[in-house]
Amino acid sequence: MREKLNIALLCHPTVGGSGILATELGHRLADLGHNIYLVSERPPFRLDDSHPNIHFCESTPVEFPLFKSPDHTLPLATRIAEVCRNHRIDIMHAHYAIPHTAAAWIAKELIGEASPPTVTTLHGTDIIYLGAKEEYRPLLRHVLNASNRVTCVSRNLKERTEALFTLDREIAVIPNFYEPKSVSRPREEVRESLKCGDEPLAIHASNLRTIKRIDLLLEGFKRALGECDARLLILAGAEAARIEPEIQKRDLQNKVIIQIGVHEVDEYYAAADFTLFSSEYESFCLGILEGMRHGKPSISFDVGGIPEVVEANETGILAPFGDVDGLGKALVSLANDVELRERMGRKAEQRAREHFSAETVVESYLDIYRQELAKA
Ligand code: GMT
Repeated sequence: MREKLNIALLCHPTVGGSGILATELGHRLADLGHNIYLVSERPPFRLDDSHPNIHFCESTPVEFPLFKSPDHTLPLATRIAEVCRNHRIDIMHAHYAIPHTAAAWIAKELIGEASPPTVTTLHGTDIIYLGAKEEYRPLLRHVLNASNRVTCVSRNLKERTEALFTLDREIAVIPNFYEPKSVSRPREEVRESLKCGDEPLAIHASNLRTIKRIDLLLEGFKRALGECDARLLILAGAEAARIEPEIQKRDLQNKVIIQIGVHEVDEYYAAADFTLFSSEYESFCLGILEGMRHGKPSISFDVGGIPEVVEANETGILAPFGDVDGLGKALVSLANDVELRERMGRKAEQRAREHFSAETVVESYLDIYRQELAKA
């Protein structure tokens, strides 16, 4: 077995936790000397392709008058097979099962016996939402069983996956990691640019999809404002137009700051005071972890894998799902008590370092790669 591996990473380029995680994993593996071939429609938004060991391999969806929309999966499968052959790929690692595990499975058929093993990491909505659909379930069961290894980012997602599929193999739980980047602008400068003065600043970063329940987030925030001063900063993945009516409906225009397409999130986490999430499901919630690494406690609903990330009342506050009053009260308590949020923030940072560090997580993935290669 070669010491330095050639690894094909397959992920979505769009703003979302699975793409961020795959990209960060690629950076870390590249730093360790492995060669990363990242196959996607376009470079994922946080990819540093100036790294000598990172090679971006574009897969181009095909448009054709007979197709109602461009075909992404089959050209992706063809491209994966080509990358595997041309670069002597040792391992394929699919992040987010649809379409990546299916495309890797087709690529395997194309390559034949010389095909490298496949590892699939499930991230959440690929199982909870898409996997539950009858349009995908039989195919997903098949390709997951054909994947040499399957990992999940939390115990909760593993349980949800096992409840939906009978898999032939054990699913490993490998949590997400996050390593903060050094920030180029000091906290005061960022806050000045946001014009938020000394007010406590809550931060929410996501793609604002329906599952994020921004309606509940804004409602909880609105209820808190009667008892505290605070601002809410929303780092919106691509577009925020969808949530603007919700902001206006609650007359929160002067209290909510929206920043779109931010790639360097760290300076915003560093400038904020706590994170705020209101999703109806999160397999993990990478945004909470990003905040924790910057010493920020979190407020969220007690759903999915979030209680595996947050230690309740120690590193963050959890409210039952839908309890907007609870969300608001948590906000008031952190906004009005600097000492409390600093104490929780220190514990959050320590927990993130101890349980969700790049070092441990990357080593867990490498272990899996090596185990599969030893079998070959
Ligand atoms: O929910 C998102 O923002 C996107 C989604 C994805 O797959 O890109 O995120 C999922 O994967 C992240 C990384 O593992 C997790 O931190 C998120 O909790 C998970 N989202 C859901 O489960 C809804």
